[in-house]
Amino acid sequence: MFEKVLIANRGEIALRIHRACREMGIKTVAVHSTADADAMHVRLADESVCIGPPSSKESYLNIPAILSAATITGADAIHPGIGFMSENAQFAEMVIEHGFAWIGPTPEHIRIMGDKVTAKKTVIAHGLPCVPGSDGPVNSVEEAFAIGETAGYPILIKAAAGGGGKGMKVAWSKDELKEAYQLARGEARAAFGNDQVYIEKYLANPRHIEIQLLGDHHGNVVHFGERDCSLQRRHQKVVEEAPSPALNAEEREKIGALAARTAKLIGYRGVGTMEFLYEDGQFFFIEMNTRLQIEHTITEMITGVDLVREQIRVATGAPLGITQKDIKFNGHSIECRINAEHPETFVPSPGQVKQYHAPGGLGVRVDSALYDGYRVPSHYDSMIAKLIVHGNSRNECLMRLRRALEEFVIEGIDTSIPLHQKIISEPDFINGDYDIRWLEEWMKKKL
Ligand code: MV4
Repeated sequence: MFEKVLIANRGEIALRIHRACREMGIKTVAVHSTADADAMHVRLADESVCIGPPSSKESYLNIPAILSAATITGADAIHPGIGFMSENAQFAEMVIEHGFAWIGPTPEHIRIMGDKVTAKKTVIAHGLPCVPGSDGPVNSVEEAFAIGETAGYPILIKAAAGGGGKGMKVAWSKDELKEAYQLARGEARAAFGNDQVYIEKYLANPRHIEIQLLGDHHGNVVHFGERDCSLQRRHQKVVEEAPSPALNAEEREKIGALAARTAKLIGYRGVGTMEFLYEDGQFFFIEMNTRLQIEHTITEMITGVDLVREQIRVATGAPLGITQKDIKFNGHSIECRINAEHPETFVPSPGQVKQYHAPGGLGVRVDSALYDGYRVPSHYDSMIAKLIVHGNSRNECLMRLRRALEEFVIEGIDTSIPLHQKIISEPDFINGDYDIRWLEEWMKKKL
């Protein structure tokens, strides 16, 4: 087992990883920017190293500084957390070349899945269903027109280097295709320095369903069921739940097994998530995330498995301690992402937390690095807390969530707590009747 892990991240996820390490008897090293000198992740760690000024580029993305911190503290392994360096294949390679263990998938898997065209080709070859469209990159408008003819409109032009919606353009008919194609390539070039695009049939009202996977270094892969992440605004998830209210037991078993089988066939190791669009009873693979995800918590709540502990264990080379049949699903879990922002305008609201009281009680979990008097810096992501609730049924979970949101006190800054209170009171949400468009449509009407 590792003796010391450097956590190359900040905020609630750095705490989450620290907690897993602590329970495993592993010492932790925090890294931080000058803006985070008083942050909770620094306070809790056994050791800390300042790696640069506030800007992420010069600190949490500063490769030489992070590797130096690992060297001087004698860390055995580096955990990248979420965001920042977590899906940077080159960083993973450098970590390994410097003699540290990388708590993540192989650099090769990060690279394959980072290119969405290669990702699709790879999983199709093993029988995963994908959205019909181009078989590879679409290098000319003429090719795009040919795809439009066969697939039928509307079609969606997507950036190969994309994900998160950037460089994505819909063409509703062939009249719109040329402009959409050129805009998508331009946006992709500006955002990623790579203007390769591919095309898919556009699904109008899908749900976003993702499967949690875990593989070891010995070819074993298990899945932990799905999460429904359809409630999102501008590609930022707002509320997630597991299991999805849209799936029945058969569908769940089928897509989970298919995803796990594919991950096994490609030799995937570490935690990872396959993302699917789900419409009219059909699943379509769109992307794979080769890292831990923010919403891994709801999967932990319904399975009782500490996914970060398992992630660290497999990174040591240890075989999985569980098989698929050991994974039992129990009850229902919902997560609300709480951001430091105005609940109606979404304007970021950094500043000092004057009073902090987190809810508690049976089935309530709060993952947050906040404390009384903490100053939320303006330099980073606005997510400051995750409220995660578990119940024996979806209804119990909803009742508990309503109670926990009422109890949550964060004074001094604006937060999205009031937004969550409104969302969970909506009949559509209560009925589990929503898709990826629902939240933005609801905001137009009700906010
Ligand atoms: C789609 C789609 C509809 N049809 N692909 C958005 C970002 C990237 N992860 C994939 N995305 C989408 N791909 C086809 N063929 C709609 C989206 C999409 C979306 C997907 C998941 C969660 C939220 C979303 C919000 C808007 C659009």
